[in-house]
Amino acid sequence: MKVVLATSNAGKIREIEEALQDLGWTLSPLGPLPLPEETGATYEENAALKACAAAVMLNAPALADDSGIEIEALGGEPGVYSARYGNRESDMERNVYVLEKLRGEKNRRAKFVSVVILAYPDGHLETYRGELHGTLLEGPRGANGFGYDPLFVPDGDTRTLAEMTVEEKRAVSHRGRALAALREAHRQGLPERETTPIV
Ligand code: ITT
Repeated sequence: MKVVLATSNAGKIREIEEALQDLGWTLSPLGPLPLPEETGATYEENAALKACAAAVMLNAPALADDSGIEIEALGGEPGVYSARYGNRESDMERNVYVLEKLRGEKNRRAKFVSVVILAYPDGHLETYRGELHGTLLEGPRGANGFGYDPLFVPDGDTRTLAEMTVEEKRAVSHRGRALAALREAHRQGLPERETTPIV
C-alpha cells in the first residue's frame, strides 16, 4: 500500500519510517502541499484534520501524527500547543522556555501523547494512541531526536529520549506505541481500503 506521510516534521518522518519498515508499505513525503491549520482542541481532531486533508488532496491513504507533552506542574500545558509553546520559534528555545517555567519546581512529572491517524480517501479513519510517562531534567542532555527529547527521561530509564537511537526511542515512546498498534492491526490482515496510486 502507498501511504502519504502527512507531516512536515523530519523527526516524526524518521521515526514513522523506522517503525513501519516491516509492513512493506511505500511511504511518500507530503511534498510542497500545505497542511491545514491545527484548529482542533484534541490530538485526535488535529491528527484527523491533517490526515484527511492529505488523503483528499492526493487521493491516497495518508498518515498523520498529532502529539505533545503534558507537564503536571503546568496543569497539563502545553499539550496540543506543544509545537508553538510560548510562541518560541525553535525546539531549543521551547526547551529553554519550559526550563524557565519549571525553575524551582520539584514536581518534574510529564507525559508525551501521540495520536496517529490513517485516513483513506473514502473518509474511513483508523486511530491509534500511545503515551509515555517520565520526568523532566533541569537541563538538556543528548543530541538525537527532536522537540522536548533532551529534557525527558522515560520512567524506568536514566537516559533522555535524545540519548537514545531511533530504535531505542521507538521501543518505549508514545509514537512507538501508537505505531506498534497500527502495525499489529495491519499484520493481522486488517482489510486495506482505497489504494489508489499517488499521482
Ligand atoms: P506536523 O504537524 O507537521 O506533523 P508538528 O511538529 O507541528 O509537525 P504537532 O503539531 O503534532 O507536530 O506538534 C507536536 C510537538 O510536540 C512537536 O513539535 C514537539 O515539540 C512535541 N513532540 C511531539 N512528539 C515528540 C517527541 O517524540 N519528542 C519530543 N517532542 C515531541
